[in-house]
Amino acid sequence: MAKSLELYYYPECPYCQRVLRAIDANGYEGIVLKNIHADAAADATLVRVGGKHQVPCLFIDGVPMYESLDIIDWLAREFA
Ligand SMILES: N[C@@H](CCC(=O)N[C@@H](CS)C(=O)NCC(=O)O)C(=O)O
Repeated sequence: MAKSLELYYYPECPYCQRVLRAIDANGYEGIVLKNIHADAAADATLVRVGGKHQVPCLFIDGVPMYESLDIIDWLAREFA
């Protein structure tokens, strides 16, 4: 079964933009985008589950992964 992928981000964040560009450039599909500046529940979930208020954060089957370069590397392997 496909993994659940949710990217917590906000548009003004350059690290988020780096991940979003990688998603766009490589045509990765099925990633739900959660703009924490537009979604208070997502903002709260990020801190409650992830443990810190930092974006980008990719939730992989509910498990948070921080760090833009780690996320980009993980996506490249997952979608290879
Ligand atoms: N090394 C991290 C840096 C991430 C980072 O600094 N994100 C900023 C936004 S650009 C952040 O989450 N700041 C805390 C906040 O906005 O509350 C990465 O590459 O993902």
